[in-house]
Amino acid sequence: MNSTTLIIGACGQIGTELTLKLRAVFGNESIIASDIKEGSDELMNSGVFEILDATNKEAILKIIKKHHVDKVYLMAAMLSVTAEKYPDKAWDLNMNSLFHVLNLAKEKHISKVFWPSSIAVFGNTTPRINTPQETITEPSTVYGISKLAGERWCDYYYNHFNVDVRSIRYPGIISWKTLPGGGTTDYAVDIFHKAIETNNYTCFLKEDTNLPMLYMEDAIKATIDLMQSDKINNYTAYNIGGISFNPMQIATEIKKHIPEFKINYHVDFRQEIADSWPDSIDDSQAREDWNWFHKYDIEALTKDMIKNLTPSLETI
Ligand code: AKB
Repeated sequence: MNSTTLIIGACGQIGTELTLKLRAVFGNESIIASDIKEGSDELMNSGVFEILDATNKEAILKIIKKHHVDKVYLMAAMLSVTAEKYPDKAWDLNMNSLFHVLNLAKEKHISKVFWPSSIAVFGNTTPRINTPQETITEPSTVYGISKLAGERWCDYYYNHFNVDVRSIRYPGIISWKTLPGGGTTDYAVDIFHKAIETNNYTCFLKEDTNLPMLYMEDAIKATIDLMQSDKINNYTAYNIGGISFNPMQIATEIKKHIPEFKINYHVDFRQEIADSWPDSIDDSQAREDWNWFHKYDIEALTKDMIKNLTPSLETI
């Protein structure tokens, strides 16, 4: 039987689109989706799905053996806002799932791993503009601490056990198929839904809060390209940038399509998280090593989001 790829956390914002894209490229039968709960109809109907708790190593191994899995994308994670509310659970999910998958690779049950890191590894002491690949990483959030520890473990498993684990520091990801949940950058998805549904959005970040962002199509391309590349020089996590914008700038773009749209601001605790993260990212190492480039700028992603989220426009 041919080897297969397992996606753990396949029903989340990135997991859903990653699974669908991998199925389109490599064939439905070779991509096994798994999550703690079922996902969208499109995901459930396009291939094999297994209920899987990412913190249960034996359950992961059982599925690896059952489906002759060779590669694992570990997408299950608790994001920045939820992790502040449940630090123990966040540490348990974000760290133990990674340990299990790294150990399964060390024990040669699988040969390649993808694990997502985040711009949350950076903190208040990191240079904010064009944040370098290698720089000060002193995260102040529970999520950021878990991602930084994860990066160090990936590096350790690569150096000590030759585990081929690859990673990207995702910025905020904007998409229309599946909602994000529990992140600080979620505003940049929510704003589109509210603009279309009610012409109004109350933002929990200040109008001039710049954050690095990426459109989903670019994020998926980066993930698959990194896993396919044979020119990797970094087994910790690559910076990838793309675009950066603030709530006022995205609102201005949305207004070009929905002139009645209004944004107002009610800043809460999430501002402190956003303030600890970079404004923009230097991703030159990813560009040099595996030819990373992004396609979508703020105008293109706004147009695509509105087209896909507005039912009446779908038929035009
Ligand atoms: C979050 O906001 O927590 C995530 C992230 C930047 O990793 N989207």
